[in-house]
Amino acid sequence: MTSKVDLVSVVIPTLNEAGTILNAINTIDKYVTYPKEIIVVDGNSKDGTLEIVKDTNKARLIVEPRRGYGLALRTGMKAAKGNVLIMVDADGTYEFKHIDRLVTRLLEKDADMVLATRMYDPNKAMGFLNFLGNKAITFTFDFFYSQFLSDTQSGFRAISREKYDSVKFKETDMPFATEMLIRFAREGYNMVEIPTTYKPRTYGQTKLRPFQSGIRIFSTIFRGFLDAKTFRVCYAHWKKNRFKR
Ligand SMILES: Nc1nc2c(ncn2[C@@H]2O[C@H](COP(=O)(O)OP(=O)(O)OP(=O)(O)O)[C@@H](O)[C@H]2O)c(=O)[nH]1
Ligand SMILES: [Mg+2]
Repeated sequence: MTSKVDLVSVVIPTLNEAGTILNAINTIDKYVTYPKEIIVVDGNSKDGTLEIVKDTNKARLIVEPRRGYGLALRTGMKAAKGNVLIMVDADGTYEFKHIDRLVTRLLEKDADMVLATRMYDPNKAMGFLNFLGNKAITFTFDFFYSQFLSDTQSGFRAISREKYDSVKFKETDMPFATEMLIRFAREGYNMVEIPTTYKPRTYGQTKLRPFQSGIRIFSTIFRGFLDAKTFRVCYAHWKKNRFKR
């Protein structure tokens, strides 16, 4: 990215995450050493999440009543003022203390997006079905878009604001995370990974519907490839990098 950090905007989508949101905000507030703002985008939670966020002065609350993980993130990113964007879940499954590492890696010349990969997690905390689905999606994405990612479904990323603003999004739910990778690949932007640890959910319910989301994510991958510029850029990328790994 090669520029300095003016402000890191940490965007957290929440839908009924009362058991974990306060710890998320406090940990981010304590451990992120860069200048930062924390933005919680809530989907009108009914379990007290809203009240918890309102009661803390450490985070800005945006209510996005329209359903969808992607819409919540897109609303939060639009409201964010930082030149570095972080997206992370509220459910305490990702290691918030690693945000600084992601930002530091993003500052290096070759990185436009840094994904926290859970594939080297010593705790092996990802469920078997999620792991299998993730592997299938990641293999397909890497193959078509000529990338070398290990965890395309990671919801913990640092993103260059400038690059994010230069592409357009349509997806409103879980496929948004994959659409972002497709748009970046199409522009030839560089996506790199650093390992992180992962923990199973301890509160509330998952909003991921694995089969429905899986089908829509595959469809997003295939549709995204039916585009002349994407084909050209990804083929050039493959030719340049094919002997490197
Ligand atoms: N505002 C908003 N947030 C959402 C919506 N759907 C999911 N989220 C939040 O987005 C994050 C990711 O959703 P999760 O249910 O954790 O999905 P996941 O990480 O694939 O699944 P887990 O294995 O349960 O962690 C969580 O912080 C959710 O609360 C939504 O429709 N609106
Ligand atoms: Mg989660």
